[in-house]
Amino acid sequence: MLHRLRGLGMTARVFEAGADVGGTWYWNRYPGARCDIESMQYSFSFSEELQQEWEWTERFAPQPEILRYANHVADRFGLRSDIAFNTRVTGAAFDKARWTVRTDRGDAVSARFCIMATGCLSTGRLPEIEGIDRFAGRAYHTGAWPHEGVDFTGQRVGVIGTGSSAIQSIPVIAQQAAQLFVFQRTPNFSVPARNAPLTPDHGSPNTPSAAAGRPRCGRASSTISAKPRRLRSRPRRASASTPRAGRRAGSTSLAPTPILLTSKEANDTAAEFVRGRIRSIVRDPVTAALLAPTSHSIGTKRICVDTGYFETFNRENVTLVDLQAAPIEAITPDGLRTRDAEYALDALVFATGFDAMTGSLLRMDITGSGGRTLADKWAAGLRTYLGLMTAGFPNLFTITGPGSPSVLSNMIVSIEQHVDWIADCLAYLRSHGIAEIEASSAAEDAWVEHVNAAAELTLYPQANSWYLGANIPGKPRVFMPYIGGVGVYRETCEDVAARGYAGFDLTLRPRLRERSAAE
Ligand code: N01
Repeated sequence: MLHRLRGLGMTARVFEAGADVGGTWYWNRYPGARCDIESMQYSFSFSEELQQEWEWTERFAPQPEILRYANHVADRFGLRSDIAFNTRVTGAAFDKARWTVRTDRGDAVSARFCIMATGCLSTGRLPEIEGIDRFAGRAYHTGAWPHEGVDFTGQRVGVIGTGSSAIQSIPVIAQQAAQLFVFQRTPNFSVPARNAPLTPDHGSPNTPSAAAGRPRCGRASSTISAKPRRLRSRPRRASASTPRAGRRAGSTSLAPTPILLTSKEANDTAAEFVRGRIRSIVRDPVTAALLAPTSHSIGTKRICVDTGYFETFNRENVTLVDLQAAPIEAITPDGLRTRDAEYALDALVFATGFDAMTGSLLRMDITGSGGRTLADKWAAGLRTYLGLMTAGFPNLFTITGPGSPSVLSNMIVSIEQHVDWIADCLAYLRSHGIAEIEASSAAEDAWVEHVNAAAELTLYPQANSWYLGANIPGKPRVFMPYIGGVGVYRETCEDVAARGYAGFDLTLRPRLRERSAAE
């Protein structure tokens, strides 16, 4: 976004809470962290030179390599000089056609436009467990991992949670720890990554197949894979071919096909196939049964991509603790107590997720026109137009905001799409003498209704997922990302722009307003 704004000749200031660039890949340094989208697709396409010079070394890039990529991009385009690091934005208020952005360093910066690039999974969440502050050992959250790394050698370690972060870190921690206890409340579907090194010939995002794949990614109907598909309103028959998806490696399996999302019968077939794979890997039948998800349909929570996760439970030093049978009662100075047992621990890992999509926005005190706060506006559930703006907050944009495909898509591709749309919009406003742009309430209402209707066509709302805010006590239950497909979504955004930003209220600059009134 900064690069595009500079290209438009605009001045911009970026505020970043971290000490360096990278976002998710700066904070999430837990052992085993890697992308679950193939590296070749997880690359920027805005610069031909960048594509020529970068080479990935693995099919699914590990966190340190993606962080190096982010640093390379920042250096390559000289971005750091306009970024204030170690600076957290505490609030932003709109008054007299300008935003004032305040930071924890005492800045109060005035700007015509404010763009939130705060990420979808950037506010970590610790569970409310009695005694959580009294643990005498070392405690870590996967989303705020120490930069120097953690050596678990010889330790008794507990991991709370079995989502994507846990499923990636558990196999690595198990190799170090003397004893590993995995505290599981809900098992998750996971498929093997089948990660592999990429040869120099195949590691460049500029290879013809990778370069060709990215635009397709951005136009696909459903989320991550590049193959165009459309959501159907009527489910088709379950197909014997469905389990084939489970045999394919990695990210292609991450994008559930429409039939899996709409037909319970087809979904059950695929889910049973994956459960069968788990039973074939895990030797102890009781542990295998506990690891096999039955409480949600496959794909209605993010499907995890793992390297040796289920195999890890065959190790002598790994114990699965079923919290459904015996919930956690307290964390004690010496470890953790469930209803049935005490577990002595030296270290505790919270792989307990994030206040997704709205958490980082609502953590700031954002006040729109008329003094209304975003927290107040979204108290009963978030409302946006296209996930790009929200009515009552002029000139405030959100990159991959709630109500856009965001977390259901390849984030790099969706970030580029939003950056381009916002940059083009700002150029349009300038060339047309427009001072303010704001989502109209009518367009927002229609979009919210459409986002909800699309979600209701699928099995998604039936799962207690973070997509719905179900992991945060008291959070309104709203399906936050747009499930209608990235291709449909992109076309909608393009069409809105082509029609002079239909659904947005545009306010001319005062002098132009007077001239146009006189005419
Ligand atoms: O978090 P999660 P995550 N007691 O919310 C459990 C992306 N990501 O950090 O389901 C006991 O999925 C909770 O249990 P339950 C990806 O989009 C991507 O793993 O609420 N357990 C659950 O098991 C992903 O979906 C990558 O019953 C408690 C876990 O904690 C998203 O980030 C890698 C508990 C939280 O799982 C979030 O993943 C990592 C409690 N009180 C993440 N509270 C890749 O690209 C919570 N839990 C590969």
